[in-house]
Amino acid sequence: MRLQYQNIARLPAIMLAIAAILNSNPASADSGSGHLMHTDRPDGHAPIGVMAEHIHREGETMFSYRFMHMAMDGNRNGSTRITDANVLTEFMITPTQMDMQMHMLGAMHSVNDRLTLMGMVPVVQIDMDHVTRAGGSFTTRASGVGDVQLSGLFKLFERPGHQVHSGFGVSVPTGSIDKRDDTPAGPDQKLPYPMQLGSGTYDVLPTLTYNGQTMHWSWGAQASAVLRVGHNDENYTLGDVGNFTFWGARRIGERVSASLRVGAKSWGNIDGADPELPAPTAMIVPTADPNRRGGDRIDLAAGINVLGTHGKTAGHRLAIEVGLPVYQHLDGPQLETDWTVSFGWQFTPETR
Ligand SMILES: [Cu+2]
Repeated sequence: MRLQYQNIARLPAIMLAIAAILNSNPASADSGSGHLMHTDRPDGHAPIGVMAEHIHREGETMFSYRFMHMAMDGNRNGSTRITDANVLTEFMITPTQMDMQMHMLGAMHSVNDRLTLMGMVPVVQIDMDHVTRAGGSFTTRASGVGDVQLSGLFKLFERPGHQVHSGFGVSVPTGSIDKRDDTPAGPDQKLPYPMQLGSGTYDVLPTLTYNGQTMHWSWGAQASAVLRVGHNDENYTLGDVGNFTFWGARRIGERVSASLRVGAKSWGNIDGADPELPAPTAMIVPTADPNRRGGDRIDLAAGINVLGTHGKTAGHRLAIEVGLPVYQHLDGPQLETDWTVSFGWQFTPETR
């Protein structure tokens, strides 16, 4: 059963329709009656694995650093785990595991109570281990700057304890899609798709987020998508991505909150193909096949936020979230995700 990423990719249209409805109701635009959502509490921001999930008050600036690690180990075809030996009956080479580490620097600034601007710069390192049918093994590595993201987040609705905002972002193709490394095929070979650092295309990033809170609890939901525009310089387009996530958090005292989150993600196969990874290459290693990249995954994630406050609007927040997949369906053979961890530090200086 595939979740059909095409359906999830339709979310942005639905989100824009909801946004239009909310925005067409002038009574929903809160102005002048103060700030209704409390961000000066540990769960005033969502679990750290969620992006673009909060906005800021007029004049506020926030800087953030995130570290993310995703560990993939073993292959899957559909929802069935398969051994390396299984993969090697069909391919000369199989990936056995991959680790992706990402450092992400971010800044947010609110122009006014309705519009917050956001920019993020990722630095990525990817390591992939392989075994060959002949019994050899090798590792490839790629690292560098990924795709820079620029977004505007727009408040649509605010009532005591409830807030909705939409986001419109662009992913700029600053990440390399020409990463190379030594492989058994020779020195300095073009690395397959999952080892590249960027999409190579300008991608549109729509989001729609709802946040709710009471005295001790908070919760939220977010739909988001990555929609690729055109072909990149290597003549292919990564699949679109649809995400839906919802979470709940409970305050444990003034400074700590604990959260649980469910995240569902669906992503498509690659359209076109890198001319340096032609069909014969795709029959050697599954990572070079544009039709073995799509998949669906549902993660369960647990997180903790810790607030170090100095004043009402300024402060530090530390957060960690660990995610485990509970469902995966991959157009395989494809490496499966074993666990993810996100760590974040957010700093809001005193507003003048
Ligand atoms: Cu922020």
